[in-house]
Amino acid sequence: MQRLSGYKLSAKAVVGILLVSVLAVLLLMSCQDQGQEGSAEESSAPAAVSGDAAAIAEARGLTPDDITAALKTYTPTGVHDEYIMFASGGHGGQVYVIGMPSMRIIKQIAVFTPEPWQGYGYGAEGTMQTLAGGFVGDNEITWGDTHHPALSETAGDYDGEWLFINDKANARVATIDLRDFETKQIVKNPIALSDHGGTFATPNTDWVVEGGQYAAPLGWEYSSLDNYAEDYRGMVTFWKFDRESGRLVPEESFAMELPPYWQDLCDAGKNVSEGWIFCNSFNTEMATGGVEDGNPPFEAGASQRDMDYMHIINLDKAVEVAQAGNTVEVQGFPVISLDTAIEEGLLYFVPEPKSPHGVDITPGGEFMVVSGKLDPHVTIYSFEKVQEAIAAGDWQTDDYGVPILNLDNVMEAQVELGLGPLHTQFDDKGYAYTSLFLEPSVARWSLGGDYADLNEDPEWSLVSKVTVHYNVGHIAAAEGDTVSPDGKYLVSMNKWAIDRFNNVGPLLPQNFQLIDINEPGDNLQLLYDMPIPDGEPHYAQIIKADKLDPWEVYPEVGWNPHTQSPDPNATQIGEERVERDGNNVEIFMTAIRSHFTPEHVEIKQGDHVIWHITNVEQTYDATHGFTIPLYNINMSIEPGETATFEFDATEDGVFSYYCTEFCSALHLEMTGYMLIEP
Ligand code: CUK
Ligand code: CUA
Repeated sequence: MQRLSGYKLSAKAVVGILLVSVLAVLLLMSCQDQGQEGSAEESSAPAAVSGDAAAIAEARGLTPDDITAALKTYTPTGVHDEYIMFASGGHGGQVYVIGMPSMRIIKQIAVFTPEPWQGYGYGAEGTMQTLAGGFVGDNEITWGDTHHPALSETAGDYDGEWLFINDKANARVATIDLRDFETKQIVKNPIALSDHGGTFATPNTDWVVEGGQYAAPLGWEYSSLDNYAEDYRGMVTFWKFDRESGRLVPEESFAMELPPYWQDLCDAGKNVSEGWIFCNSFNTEMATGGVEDGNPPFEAGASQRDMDYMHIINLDKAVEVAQAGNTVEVQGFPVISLDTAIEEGLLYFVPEPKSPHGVDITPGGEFMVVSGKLDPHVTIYSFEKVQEAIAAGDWQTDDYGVPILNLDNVMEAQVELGLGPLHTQFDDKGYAYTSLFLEPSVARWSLGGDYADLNEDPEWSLVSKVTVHYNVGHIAAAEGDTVSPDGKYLVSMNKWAIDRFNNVGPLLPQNFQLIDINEPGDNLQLLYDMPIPDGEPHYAQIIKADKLDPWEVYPEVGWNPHTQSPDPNATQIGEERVERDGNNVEIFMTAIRSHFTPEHVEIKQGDHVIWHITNVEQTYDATHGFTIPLYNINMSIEPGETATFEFDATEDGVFSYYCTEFCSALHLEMTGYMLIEP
């Protein structure tokens, strides 16, 4: 990597800073009142002072750069992070919540994959309903391949209220409520079996965009690959989001039919380009593979042409067309046909070089940045010039009749960055950052136009690179895809880890690398490596932590987190009971440190059991778990929550139910007997 030519700190100075910092922290600690729990921290503190900081640095072989990196990232106990990163968990199907700059994993949000700690998918009614929303027909899908998280936005800035993420494998979109960081909804795309270009929120989160990828007949239908050009189609789906209910509304959503090119990633226009959607594509060759039949393999067949097409979609106008009913139905879902899209002027193409990946819109919405995986440049398009070209009617058409604007008329600039450019983010200093998969590195380059005033580098030029380890895919900068990026930090989301961590066998973690982008010019410092022991994360978004305002406990005792309202089966202390109606047994239970009431539940084999448990606590972090052996029941019941599960008592026996969270000194006694009489 290029090491900090601008940093003039000597080793001595840095060690001095470290010493001063250590002393300052110690001073602060000794001044704090004694209210802190955790004698371990207090007793370990003196050990930290006993060594001289310079001696520690020397003994550990730390360079001055290492020490500045440590000072920039070390986060003492009890201190919270400035930023929160929401990272996709790839084919683990979940979302990671990571504090920055400490890079501590704070939470994993269960989304598409059942997860026991959160009691997600093991009986709890709301979670079962959420997962069932994502079943494909009668097929129970129990995992996902999460790619692109999208925070909800207000006026183009993250508002910290909602998070969306797609499942590429099964073309689904999930909605996460950031009041409790839980997944509330999964919707299955009615016209496509797999997707990729999701999720992206429009500047006020009216729409959540889910673009397709591998073309197929719409509506999950069959057709021979011989009929590819006629029967196979691409698509983009626009999900209407309703903040009031906190749900995507399928009844108000629609899709647009696209040619069978492989739409890849989309981004929503903002500011001057608000109301427009941009998606890159590849395989405009319409290669259908079949290397076993002597055809070119996909990777060659889909890379023959020098240009593919960026899709430029007039969303505002498409909404009008859809609302006017000018659609066809595919599996009952309204789709604007390709012909209608062309006739109504909803869809335009512009050539983009060469097997592009991703399109990213500058903070002001003026420019669209596209990287060609096989081209060393990023290509920058002007939204204004696109509008002029559309108004002038200056285009050719593709085989399907879609207007193709002339590249020369709409291109603003090209910047040569290096090998394998992929994804681009922005900062507050007029720089863009692009991942270079093949080098692998992250390039900083300067924007032109109004952004040129924000730094001293020549516009549209490569400024600096930092080597990353290894094979970077996406990068994420602090609020780096909003109308007002923060700069400061960037995370390189690397696909390979190779030699960065201890050998743990042939399956390696991914590697997130934190990079300091605070100083202008040639000053990019790699700060920290963070292994991600789960599916391959793709995109992430990073929000200022103080924009998030989640609940500490549910608003009242007896709360249903699925509906985010009081639960009709909430049970207060003193109301616990077992009701029997023929073969139906309904249990109303409370949980509090350190007992469940009732402690005996008697059931007859063959009964149908409905069980409600209310955690009547309103104490922060006083979560109780609940599990029953054999029946695969496992829940997490957070303070105030009412949870419900149902099962058929098929097996007789004596079943000890117990609390799975070590909640109190008498946690082991937080148990009871369920007796199922034969
Ligand atoms: S994709 Cu994974 S590196 Cu799904 Cu956004 Cu580019
Ligand atoms: Cu409740 Cu342990």
